[in-house]
Amino acid sequence: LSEITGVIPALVTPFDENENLDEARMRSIVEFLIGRGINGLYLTGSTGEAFMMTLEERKRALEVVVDQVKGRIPVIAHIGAISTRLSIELAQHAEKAGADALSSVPPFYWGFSQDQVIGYYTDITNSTNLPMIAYNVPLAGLFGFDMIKRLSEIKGVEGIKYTAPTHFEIMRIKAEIGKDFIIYSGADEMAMSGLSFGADGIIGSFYNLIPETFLGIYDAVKSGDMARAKDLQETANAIIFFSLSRNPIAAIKRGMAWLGADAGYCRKPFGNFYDAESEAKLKEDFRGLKR
Ligand code: HMN
Repeated sequence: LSEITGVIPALVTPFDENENLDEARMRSIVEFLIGRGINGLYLTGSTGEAFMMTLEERKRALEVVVDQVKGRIPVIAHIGAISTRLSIELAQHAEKAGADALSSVPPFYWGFSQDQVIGYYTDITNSTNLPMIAYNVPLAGLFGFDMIKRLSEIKGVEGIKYTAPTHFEIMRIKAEIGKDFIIYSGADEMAMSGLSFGADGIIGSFYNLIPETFLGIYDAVKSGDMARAKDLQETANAIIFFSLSRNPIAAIKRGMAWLGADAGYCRKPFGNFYDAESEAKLKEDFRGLKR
């Protein structure tokens, strides 16, 4: 994993007006992002609306992206599902399709035991040769340090996407688990913090919309220019908090369309900003932003 670093959008999945996977829009946003200098792509995660998609659609989305990327940047496939069997099906498909790494949320909803979660990651990593990035995210239940340590001992689990707010743990993971355990900071509004505490890269939703701002934060932190990193983070956060108070995935998709990369519609029950009235309101509110 050590070669997969930098700014990695958690790619949105474009759907058309009838909620079908929109392959043409998918290809065009991939080009748009590569053109902007991003360092990799993370597919079919929360931002990619994965849990609203069938396994076949998730597989197809990955195939389309890998075909479009043509090896120019690494592709990470989020293959998480609640059942190990389904996740293994996606993981083995991802390996065949040409993904560079896997990632997965822990199984959620039923409140699985720690041993069951360890079993889940062990079974998946035993089923493929791809490195696995465990995913620490409040939506699926946070791990805690001891659990992260146990996960890191599983062969094939080579890193973590860390979307918890406790950034001191990022430092602790590097100190106690080791520098080779790769950390991707996942909360976009704290990208600067995650990176300055030792994260190797950042994966998140807003890198679809304002990648340059985060490429700037990444470079600024790596070169020790904290004042510049903070200034850029403040700009990013104005846009992030604006979007979070509305409908973030839909706002990101619509904002991308304003920039020339139409990312299509969200699946219901998410809404959209496609009717003239809500789009006009979104634009007007956006213009009112202080930064
Ligand atoms: C993914 O799995 O699609 C994302 O990478 C998730 C990502 O870490 C986002 N977190 C969640 O959606 C829970 C963040 O980008 C988040 O949207 C952002 O920090 C705003 O809070």
